[in-house]
Amino acid sequence: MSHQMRAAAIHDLSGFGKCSLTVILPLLSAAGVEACALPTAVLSTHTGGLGGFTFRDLTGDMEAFGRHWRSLGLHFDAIYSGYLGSVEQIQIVAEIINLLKSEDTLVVVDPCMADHGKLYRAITPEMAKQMKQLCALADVIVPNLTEAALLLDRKYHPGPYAKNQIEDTLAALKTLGCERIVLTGVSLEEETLGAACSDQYGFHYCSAPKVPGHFHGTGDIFASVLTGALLRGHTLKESAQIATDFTYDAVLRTSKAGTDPRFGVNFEAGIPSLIHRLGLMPSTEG
Ligand code: PXL
Repeated sequence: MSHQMRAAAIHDLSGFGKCSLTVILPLLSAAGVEACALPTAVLSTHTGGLGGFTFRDLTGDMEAFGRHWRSLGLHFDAIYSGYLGSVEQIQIVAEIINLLKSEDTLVVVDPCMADHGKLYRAITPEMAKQMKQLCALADVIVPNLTEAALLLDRKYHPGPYAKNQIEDTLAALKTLGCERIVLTGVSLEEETLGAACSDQYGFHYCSAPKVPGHFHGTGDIFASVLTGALLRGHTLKESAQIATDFTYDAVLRTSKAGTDPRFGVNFEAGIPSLIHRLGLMPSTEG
């Protein structure tokens, strides 16, 4: 038996709205990975349109979490960070990565800052600068196209994109210092949406049919399934395809159900098939 993988998940806990830790922990668990939560803040909901949310900042506790875990001699197979609330938090995450990382730790940075050409509430342009430095510490980064534009000081354009534009963006992102990149929200034609990846083997694309609408939390769902699949030994390309399919299924299910997209997507119903796809359970089908 191989050892159980362990990941440090550095994200906020938004109680309602299905993003950050409330989706990342169950999806890492579904991949068989032990998920250790390093909460950056506690909110009643995400900041994406529900209004009136509570916010308790945990910046002052973050480094102590990292130091305590280090003192316990814990080995982390992955360190995965996402939405961060200030320049200071980004700097602290960089310190925690250096504190907890071993030779074989996979560092995944999702530079959550913006989507559809707009910064999330509470994200400042100064944070985008700092996020570039965090990306340099990562083995894999997972920006969407808006975040890629911010990281590269370029203007955001809504798609569809030509392959050469996407590959130029991926090559420019690589100069930030991270070898493996998964760019999300990539649409090469009107009817599809997916991801484009770059690694030492070149460029890869994956896509699914586009579902109309903006669904909250899908970036966190994509990045946590990607991280889980990578930890289970899938290549970057395979992992991105698994994450694309899983996210598409959740969005389609939610669109059919007609729930408020600010309430997040029904990813829970996809967990059994994700477990099968990651080879963690004998298939009961055929
Ligand atoms: O899904 C990214 C995210 C995470 N956490 C909080 C957010 C958002 C996006 O808006 O508001 C608190």
